[in-house]
Amino acid sequence: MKLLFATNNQNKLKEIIGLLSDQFELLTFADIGFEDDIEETGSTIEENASIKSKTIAEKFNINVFSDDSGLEVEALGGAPGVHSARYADKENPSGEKNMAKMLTKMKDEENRNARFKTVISLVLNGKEHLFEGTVNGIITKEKRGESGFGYDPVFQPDGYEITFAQMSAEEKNSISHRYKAVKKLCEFLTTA
Ligand code: ITT
Repeated sequence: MKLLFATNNQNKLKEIIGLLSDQFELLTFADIGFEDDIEETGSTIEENASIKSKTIAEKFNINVFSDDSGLEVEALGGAPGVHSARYADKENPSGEKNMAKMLTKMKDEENRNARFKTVISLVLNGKEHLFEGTVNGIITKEKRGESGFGYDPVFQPDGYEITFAQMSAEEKNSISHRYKAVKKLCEFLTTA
C-alpha cells in the first residue's frame, strides 16, 4: 500500500522509515512535488497533526499520515507542548536554543517530570483516524549525548540512566513516543 508521510522533518522521516514495516511503500513530499509549508495553526498537538494530513489528503487525494509531537513538562504546566518546535525563537527555530531556554526555565525546579507525546493523524480513503504514543521521563540538569534531534539531549526516559541522545537510533526507536504511535498505526493498517 502506498502511503505518504507528510513531514518536512528529515529526522522524523528517517525514524519512521526504520519503524514502518516493508508492506508499505512510503512516499514523501518529494514524490508528489509538494514544496509548500503547511501552517500549523492548531492549539493542540492533535489539531496540528490533523491539519497536516487533511491538507495533503484534500489537495492530492491520497492516503496520508502526519505526526505532530511535543514535549510536555509538568512544572511548566505542560509547556512547550504544541509550541515545542518554536519554543525559544519563533522566526529561526533551533533545537539548541530550545534546550537552552528549557534548562534555564527548569534551573531551580525540583519537579522534573516530563513526557514526549506524538499524535499521528491518518487519512485513509477520506476518513481520519488518530493514534497516540507517549513516553514519560525527566528533564536533565544539563545536555547529554549527540544523537537524535530536538530535545533529545535533555530528556531521560523513565527506567534509564541515559538521555534519548545517548541512545543508538535503534534503542530510541524501540521505546519512543513516535514508535508507540507508529505501532498503533501499523496494527490498524494491517487489519484495515
Ligand atoms: P513536521 O514537518 O512533521 O511538522 P516538526 O519539526 O514541526 O516537523 P513536530 O511539530 O512534530 O515536528 O515536533 C515539534 C518539536 O518537538 C520538534 O521540532 C522537536 O523540537 C520536538 N520533538 C518532537 N519529537 C522529538 C523527539 O523524538 N526527540 C526530540 N525532540 C522532539
